[in-house]
Amino acid sequence: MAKMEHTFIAIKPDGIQRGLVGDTIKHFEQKGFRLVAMKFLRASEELLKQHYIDLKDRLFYPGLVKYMNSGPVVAMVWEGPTVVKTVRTMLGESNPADSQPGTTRRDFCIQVGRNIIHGSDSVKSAGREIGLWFESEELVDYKSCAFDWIYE
Ligand code: DAT
Ligand code: MG
Repeated sequence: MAKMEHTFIAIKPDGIQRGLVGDTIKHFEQKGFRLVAMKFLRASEELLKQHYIDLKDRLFYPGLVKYMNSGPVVAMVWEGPTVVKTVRTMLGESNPADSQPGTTRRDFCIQVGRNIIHGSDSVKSAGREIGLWFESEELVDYKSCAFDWIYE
């Protein structure tokens, strides 16, 4: 059995406003990943600045924080083997125009600054981001009844 990983995924304010919550979550459910934690909130500027701290010197950083704070987001933790890398592949490139057909960002959005969804880019950043957005007791430990049909 492959080692399980966790990744942090957030549906951004444009994804909420455009009614894409169900479709994006469905993609991960159908893949077979396990939902570990989820909440609906309007994230504070402080949290968003920390979340995107690696980009603090980029010109688009203030606009990025403002956009992410402009409405509610759905913050989630998903689990699976190599879930971090697989989710990045499922989401597509940062810029929807560079993404392959079948990826979320290619199929559901147009511009890099309105790309509807976030996914951690490494196991290390997933750990950091999950720690920012969730308390450890908010991560729910349960066995999916589909587990033995997804894994051999
Ligand atoms: P990703 O979200 O694919 O990990 P990133 O971490 O490089 O991409 O950047 C975070 C977000 O910032 C990205 O989802 C959209 C926004 N962004 C990135 N590059 C941008 C740019 N050149 N102009 C505007 N927004 C940008
Ligand atoms: Mg990133």
